[in-house]
Amino acid sequence: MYKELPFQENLIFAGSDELLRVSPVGKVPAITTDEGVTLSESSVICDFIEETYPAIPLYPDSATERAAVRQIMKIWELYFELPSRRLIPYVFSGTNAPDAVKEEVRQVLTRGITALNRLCQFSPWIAGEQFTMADIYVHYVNTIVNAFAATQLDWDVLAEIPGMKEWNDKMSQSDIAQKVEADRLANMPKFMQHVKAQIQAAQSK
Ligand SMILES: N[C@@H](CCC(=O)N[C@@H](CS)C(=O)NCC(=O)O)C(=O)O
Repeated sequence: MYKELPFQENLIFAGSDELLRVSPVGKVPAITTDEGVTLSESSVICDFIEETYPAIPLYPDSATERAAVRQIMKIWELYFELPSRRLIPYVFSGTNAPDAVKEEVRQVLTRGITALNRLCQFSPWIAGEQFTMADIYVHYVNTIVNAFAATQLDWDVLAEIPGMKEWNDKMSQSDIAQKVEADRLANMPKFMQHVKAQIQAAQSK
């Protein structure tokens, strides 16, 4: 949307054969390119879109600065997104994660917080003066951190990074973020119905 590219969105839920046809691990997001090639993994898709449609760039020109942007994205993925996702089953099933799991997640997040306090610029964007893919990526991951880690651990994780909350609020106000959020909320009842059915199916096994 930021690059003003036309695309068709397909609503596909996890656990379906339809999704496995476009994503080898059966996860969203996944895309089918103009050439009919299927791709999954958010960061891979981000890079593909940038390389294929360089107009309205989302990475800096210099290789060093591009690497710095990717470093923020990678650390966010490994030290914020993945540990937060560990807690998803507990949030969706309305149970409390075991203490050992919570402790493991807390430790990984703590490393991420230390790293990001060193790397984030917020001047005004996360990697500096240029709005980059890291801004889009981190804003998306933050919804996962807030929805799962913050609730299960009773810990305002983003508050540990000065400037993060203000930047995140600013990101949420963009027209694109508002449209994405409106779509997400509109789909939520259907999504939760699907999640509940999956949990029930797993419990009856
Ligand atoms: N590393 C993947 C993570 C994708 C992911 O976990 N997607 C979730 C939804 S946000 C999913 O499809 N979950 C379904 C499942 O685990 O079966 C990426 O960056 O694209």
